[in-house]
Order: sequence, then C-alpha cells, then structure tokens
Amino acid sequence: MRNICNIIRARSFYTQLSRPVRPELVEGSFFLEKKGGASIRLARTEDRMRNPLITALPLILIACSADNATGQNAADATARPFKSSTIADFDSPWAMTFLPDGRTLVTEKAGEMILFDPKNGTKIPVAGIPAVDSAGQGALMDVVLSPSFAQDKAVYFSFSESRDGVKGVALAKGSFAQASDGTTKLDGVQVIFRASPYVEGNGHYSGRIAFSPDGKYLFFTNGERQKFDPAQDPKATLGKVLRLNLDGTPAAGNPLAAQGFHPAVWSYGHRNLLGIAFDKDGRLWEQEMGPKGGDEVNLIKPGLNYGYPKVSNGSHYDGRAIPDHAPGDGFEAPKVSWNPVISPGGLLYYSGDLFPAWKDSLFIGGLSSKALVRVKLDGDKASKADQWDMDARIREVEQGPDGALWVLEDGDDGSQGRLLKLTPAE
Ligand SMILES: [Ca+2]
Ligand SMILES: [Ca+2]
Repeated sequence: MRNICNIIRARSFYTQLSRPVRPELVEGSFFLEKKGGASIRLARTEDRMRNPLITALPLILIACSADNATGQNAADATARPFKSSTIADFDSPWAMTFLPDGRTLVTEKAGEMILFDPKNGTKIPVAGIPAVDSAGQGALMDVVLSPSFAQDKAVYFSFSESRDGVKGVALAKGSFAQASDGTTKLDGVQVIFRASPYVEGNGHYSGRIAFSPDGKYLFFTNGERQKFDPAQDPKATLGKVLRLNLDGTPAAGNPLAAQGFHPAVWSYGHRNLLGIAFDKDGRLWEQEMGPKGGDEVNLIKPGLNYGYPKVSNGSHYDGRAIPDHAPGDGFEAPKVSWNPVISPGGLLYYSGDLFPAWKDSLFIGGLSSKALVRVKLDGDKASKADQWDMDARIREVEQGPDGALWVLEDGDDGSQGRLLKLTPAE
C-alpha cells in the first residue's frame, strides 16, 4: 500500500481527482488499472482512453490520506526560483505564441483561437479557423507565426480533423487581419499539409510546428496515432518528424526520399511528438511521450531512426516488453529519458535574459507529472536539471518578449486552464 500511496502522491493524484474527470481530456494522465485479479498498476490514459477508473480507487485514496498531509507539505516546501502570476483563464488551452507587439495568440482544444492582450486582459476570438475534431486528444493544436510575420502576417496552425470517417492532423496557414473595430480573423486559411494516412481513433496526433533558424523550412510532427507500426512505415508520415517548404510541400533533399520514404520525412521511429524546438546553434530538439517509462528528449538528425516501436527505454502499457535502446542497435537513442514518466506536453528552448542561469535549457510542460521540467543542454548533450511541481497539468511553455516564462495549464476554464507568467523570485 505504501508504494501505491507514494506513486499516487508523486503524481499529485489528489488534485487530479478533486475535480471532475473528463475522459476526453486525460491524455498523459494516470489511472489505476486492474490486471488479472488483485494486482494494480498505473497506466497512462493516453493509451487506454476508455478504461474507467477502477472501483478500488476511493479505498486506496482513503488509505493514503492519513499520511498525505506531510507529503504535501514536503512538496510545498521545495523552493521555486520563480514566482507565478495568474494572467488569464482559458478553456483547455493547447498552445500560444507572441505577436511582435506583445499580444498573444492562444489555441483552445475545442477549436477556438483567441487573440489575448496580457496588458489589459482583452480576449478577441479569431475567425477563420476550420472545423476541428476535438474528440479524445484531438484539438486545435499548435500556433506559430511565420518567420517573416512582420511582412506577410502569416500564421501557421495545426488541428485534428475528421474526413470520410477517418482522422488525422492537418497543417494550415492564414493571414492575420484585424479590423479597426477590433474584429480579428485569419484570412485565406488553407490546409497546406495533411498527415497520411488518416486512421480511426483519437490519439497521438502530435502536430507541433517549428521553423528552421534560416526561416526556409517548416518542421512538423506527426504522431503514430496509437497504431505503433506506422512509425517504421516508410510511406506513412505517422511517427515522423517532417521537413516541409513554407507552402507545405515536402522540402527537396529530404534524407530518405531516395530510399522510397514519403518525401516529407526527416526522421522516423517516433511515438507522440508533442514538442520540437531549435537551439541557438541550429540543433533540432524534440520531446515525445513514450510508452510506460519511456518519455524522451531526442536530438533530431536527418534520416535517423529513433526506434519506436522496435526499441524504447520503456515498455508497452499492456505489459509487453520493448528492448531498450542499446549501442550499436541501429536506432538513435534519446539524450534523456524518464522513468517514471513526465508526460511531456510542450517544449521551449530558452534564450532569454530574465533567467540567466537557464540560458541554453529546454523547458518541458509535464502533463501527468504536473510539473515544469528543465533540461540543460551542452552542445550535443542534454541532462535532467529541474522538475518543479506546478500542481496542474502543464501543456505549453513559451518565452515572453522580456524573457519571462509563460505556461499554459491543460484544464478547463475555471479549473486549471490558466495562463501563468513566471518571473524570478525576489
Ligand atoms: Ca508556442
Ligand atoms: Ca526512441
């Protein structure tokens, strides 16, 4: 029982259960699963979205509650080197980006894009967003400005959609326009790329966007849709990092096209890639939600196979083992992996001045871990640095114009769907 209590406490499970559980929102959250009679183990609902919480859970929570108070106090006592200010409240926000004038675009899971001004709290809905299929892990997902936004006003965004009874992640582009009365829209929205194939199910879309430092290419992540093998299928874009031109066509010279891969593929063997970012030297970093005990930060290099589902430092949630990454196995190993997992939701490369000690770090939003995670970079190397308890699922981390960290919680409006600004502690 003590072990179960400790695991539950480590996951801040009390907070998770103190508010209504929305099964469609529980990607990367934990639940207790009963396997073969009495044995109980933790699994991530991203892999078993429709499994109900087992009936034994309330009893376990009662049993754990006796020594909970000390555990919570110990967690609270951990000094955080930042103070957190609540800036706004959203309904299951997914991603955000800053406009040059300090305003932000924020996406919400159900399909809203919002122009939000942190200076005065104004929220203006952005029109022109296509219909989003937000079932399960589906959402209006990432939003990133064009590298030449000042000239072209282009906004790139990703979303899940349903077509002909199957689903997939799409990449779209539109032109930001605000009328004198404040009305805001994306003009001329076009879908410029669709994952292939579209399949059944509501999981592991991924859909993160990053531009190369030279502004010439768009990198786009496609998850393996909880179908495992597509990550190794040369013809599928699922389980891949893709390199596209700014119009969404596959970039010329991609490393595997000559070997018969889909021409957009840059790297493969990935699972659920929920963060991608370039560092100051132009290295491309990626984080992905791995199987049980196998969350990863990878340094992405062209043409390499990152192993999933053939190898992983984790195991399948149904208990099947997966061989670990090992030297000489032909698969590129992660630079960092987590067991227990953190359920990474978003990735930021920090280059700001407000937290000088954190320059050249990756920041990861933790979903099941309810944490803000820092990974220190050193050239091609990466190492775990900090993991701060945030008491809420963290979906997105962004850097503000002054170098403050901005994070989006993953929950509902009025229930941990907040936008927080983190600044140095006094
Ligand atoms: Ca962002
Ligand atoms: Ca891997």
